Amino acid sequence: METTTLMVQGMTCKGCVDAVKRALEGLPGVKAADPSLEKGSVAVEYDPKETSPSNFRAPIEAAGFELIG
Ligand SMILES: [Cu+2]
Repeated sequence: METTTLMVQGMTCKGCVDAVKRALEGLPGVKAADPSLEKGSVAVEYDPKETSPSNFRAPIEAAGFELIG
């Protein structure tokens, strides 16, 4: 497993946190996603054999948020 931290723009409440978490945890190869409202970031634990961070942008944007950087 590997962990990466991504900066997410647009999370304003617990509902947003849950939406980002659900969007990422629904992906194959993602074991856990832990968004931080305070930091505006999400830590993602994933299996690098099954997925890579390049696959994380589309579901986050589909949920209504933006990845920064
Ligand atoms: Cu919200």
